[in-house]
Amino acid sequence: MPVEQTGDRIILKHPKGSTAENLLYGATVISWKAADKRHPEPFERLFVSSKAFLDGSKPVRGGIPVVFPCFGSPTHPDHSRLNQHGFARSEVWKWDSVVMDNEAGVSVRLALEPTAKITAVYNKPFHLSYVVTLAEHQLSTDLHVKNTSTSQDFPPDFLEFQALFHNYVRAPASEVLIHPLQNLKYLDKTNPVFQGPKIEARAGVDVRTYTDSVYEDAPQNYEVTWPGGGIALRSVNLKDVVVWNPRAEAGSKIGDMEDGGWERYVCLEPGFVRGFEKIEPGRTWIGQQVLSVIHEERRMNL
Ligand code: TA6
Repeated sequence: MPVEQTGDRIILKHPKGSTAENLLYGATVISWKAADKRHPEPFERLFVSSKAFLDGSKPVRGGIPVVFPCFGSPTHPDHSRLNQHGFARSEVWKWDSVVMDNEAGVSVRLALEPTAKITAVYNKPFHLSYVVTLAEHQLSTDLHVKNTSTSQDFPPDFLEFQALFHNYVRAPASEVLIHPLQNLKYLDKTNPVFQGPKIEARAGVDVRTYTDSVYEDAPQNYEVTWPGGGIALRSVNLKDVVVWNPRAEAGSKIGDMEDGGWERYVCLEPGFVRGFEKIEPGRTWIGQQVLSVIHEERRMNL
């Protein structure tokens, strides 16, 4: 069976051997295994901390948590009662359907709508659906955000939100380089005292020191590479990108981070997080990412 649902999770199996695993909790992808030309056996491409809670008691420390409707601490009045990174990553989503099931891709859709619990902290008219598609060497995730308001009032009942895919890419963190971020404006969140935006000077960005950078208006086409491997990332409608690795400095203070976990991943997170996306009643916005295996050691042409 290319799609199996077992209690709290969905397992996708592609006929060419790649697999993915999706928790209903948070719609969090917690595993993506894919081969490459040098390693014919599929292997894990995402990092999940061995101390992560997978029982729905806490957002998963790893995989691909979905951040919606706010990134970081809420700054919009509609989000004032929400926790950091919003509620999408900590609600149980509903199984919706198999979207596709062939060699081009095995794809499932999950959905999340307002519940009494959500409405108590976020009383806005929304419907979310999340499509996860597995191909032989690729994993795509698409978040569909619909403003379900039927109000004809003026001003319109806008839905204003931020959204981001918090990818924990499994990688030797001390050796990764991320391209192309040079000359982009970014916020450095490692410094608690806001010093204004910086401009990225590096052709390839490393995470050898504590890094928490929010790049604005980025190219939506990136590579994270290390000797012997890499992942390419393309996004649509996600104009910003975050690079995060806490290293020991901040990682040792994260309760559900395994010891030295920061050595085994880099977060490369495409999102709409500077400012707010705004959709009118009846309209749907789609944010998409495609993660692809890089087969050979190479760097993006700059
Ligand atoms: O995306 C980077 C970030 O916002 C960091 O500032 C860091 O706090 C990280 O996310 C993890 O957040 P979490 O709420 O999952 O502990």
